[in-house]
Amino acid sequence: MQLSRFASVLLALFHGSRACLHDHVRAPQRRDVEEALRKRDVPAAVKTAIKNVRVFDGYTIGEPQTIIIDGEYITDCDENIQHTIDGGNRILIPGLIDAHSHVITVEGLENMTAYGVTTIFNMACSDIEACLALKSNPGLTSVFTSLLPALGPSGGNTKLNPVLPEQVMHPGTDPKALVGYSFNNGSDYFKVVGESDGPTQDQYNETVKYTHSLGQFTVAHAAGATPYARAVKSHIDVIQHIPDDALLCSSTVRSMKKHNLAATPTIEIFRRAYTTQPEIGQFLRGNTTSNSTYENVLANVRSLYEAGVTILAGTDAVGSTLPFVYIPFGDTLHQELVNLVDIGMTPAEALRAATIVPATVHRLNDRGAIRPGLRADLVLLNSDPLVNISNTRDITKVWVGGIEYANVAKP
Ligand SMILES: *[C@@H]1O[C@H](CO)[C@@H](O)[C@H](O)[C@H]1NC(C)=O
Ligand SMILES: *[C@@H]1O[C@H](CO)[C@@H](O)[C@H](O)[C@H]1NC(C)=O
Ligand SMILES: *[C@@H]1O[C@H](CO)[C@@H](O)[C@H](O)[C@H]1NC(C)=O
Ligand SMILES: *[C@@H]1O[C@H](CO)[C@@H](O)[C@H](O)[C@H]1NC(C)=O
Ligand SMILES: *[C@@H]1O[C@H](CO)[C@@H](O)[C@H](O)[C@H]1NC(C)=O
Ligand SMILES: *[C@H]1O[C@@H](CO)[C@H](O)[C@@H](O)[C@@H]1NC(C)=O
Repeated sequence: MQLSRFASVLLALFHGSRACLHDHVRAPQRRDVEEALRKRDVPAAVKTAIKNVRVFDGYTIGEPQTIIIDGEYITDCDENIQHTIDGGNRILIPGLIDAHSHVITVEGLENMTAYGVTTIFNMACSDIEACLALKSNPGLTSVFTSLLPALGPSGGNTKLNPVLPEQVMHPGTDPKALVGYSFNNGSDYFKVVGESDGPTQDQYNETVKYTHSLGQFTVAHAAGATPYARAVKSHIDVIQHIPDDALLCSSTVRSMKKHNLAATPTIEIFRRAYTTQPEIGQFLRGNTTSNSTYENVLANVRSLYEAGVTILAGTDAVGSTLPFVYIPFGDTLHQELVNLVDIGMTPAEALRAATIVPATVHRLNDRGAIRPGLRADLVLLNSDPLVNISNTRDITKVWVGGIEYANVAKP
């Protein structure tokens, strides 16, 4: 199909029937998002000094110091301070990053912000106009998003979700049309949903090569060992989920390390699928096979960690936007940090996996740490997360882009 016709078909769907994609929901249109944004009461940014805070520097927690917020950013200039807060020796960590989520409403974003999750990577978007409206709003979590993912012909995700024919990679389909469409329409990165029947290795390789030639990056959904290995062979930038149906081959793990590929294992969604929410299994990757176990999930993440593969904290949270499953926004990211410590990370490593590491992997150089010049995305904690990672839930204040959020989630 010609690209132009392709675009008009997609646009017709966006404007007409409110097509939805990864989600079985009526995706909100831009005007719904804009109306919700208009109703928000956003305080003005004031130049603020936070005194007596002990700052997490990525490794340790330092002596009490003063951090100054000026507009959206942290500054080292202490002139004209309008407001001073006593941090009372509490602990300041960078705003958290959820490397895999599905927020489609302002209410969902508010929930993320309330938990100190100040940046998210949305893993699909069926209505780019609505997604663009969510991206960058004062006092609210920033959103980066992919658009329409490429899928295999008959995998669980293709059957489960309403997809457009242009997204389905039959043998011989050239993925460049879909990749080009994404980046021409405001996508921040491209996503491939790998199932055992496709996309093929060649389509993976072509997608990654073409995306890189555009200066962009690609992520893959791969919850089975076969699509995972295919994604690794293509040198895709980041792989979402982790196989639960087999142990990863050591050569696959070694190759990830060698080629500097990152993983967002989303342990939390498997933990839920294997304990209290079995319905998630289907939504995650079609039906689980007889070989699928939670032990495989944990063993595979541990193998990546022990091999030194870059691991990012991500949740696959969908909030209350799906009718058949509730996976809360925000709280799940804190639980993912606990999960990462359970597989062997130190608390500091887990915190890096939700701050500076995803910022770097996803090419954001304005966040992920606390220092002058970076965004003032900050979370003030009552208790020390290096002593017990669960203490990241002990939140007392959140700033996003320098604006304090009024309704933080109580511990
Ligand atoms: C989407 O991309 C196509 C080309 O792939 C382009 O023709 C079209 O104008 C774009 N649409 C928008 C809304 O940017
Ligand atoms: C999963 O299995 C159920 C019945 O056990 C079936 O109704 C459903 O269609 C299957 N889902 C997929 C994606 O194959
Ligand atoms: C389960 O694993 C065994 C051994 O690796 C393999 O032979 C078999 O095909 C797998 N079964 C399924 C349903 O994946
Ligand atoms: C936001 O959080 C509230 C309170 O936990 C919950 O009731 C609501 O469903 C959440 N909204 C979304 C979109 O997930
Ligand atoms: C960490 O805190 C949680 C929540 O309070 C508690 O359940 C857990 O036992 C604590 N872990 C350790 C190692 O103290
Ligand atoms: C992708 O294709 C497979 C199979 O042909 C090759 O083994 C890989 O080397 C190739 N990957 C890249 C990055 O070229």
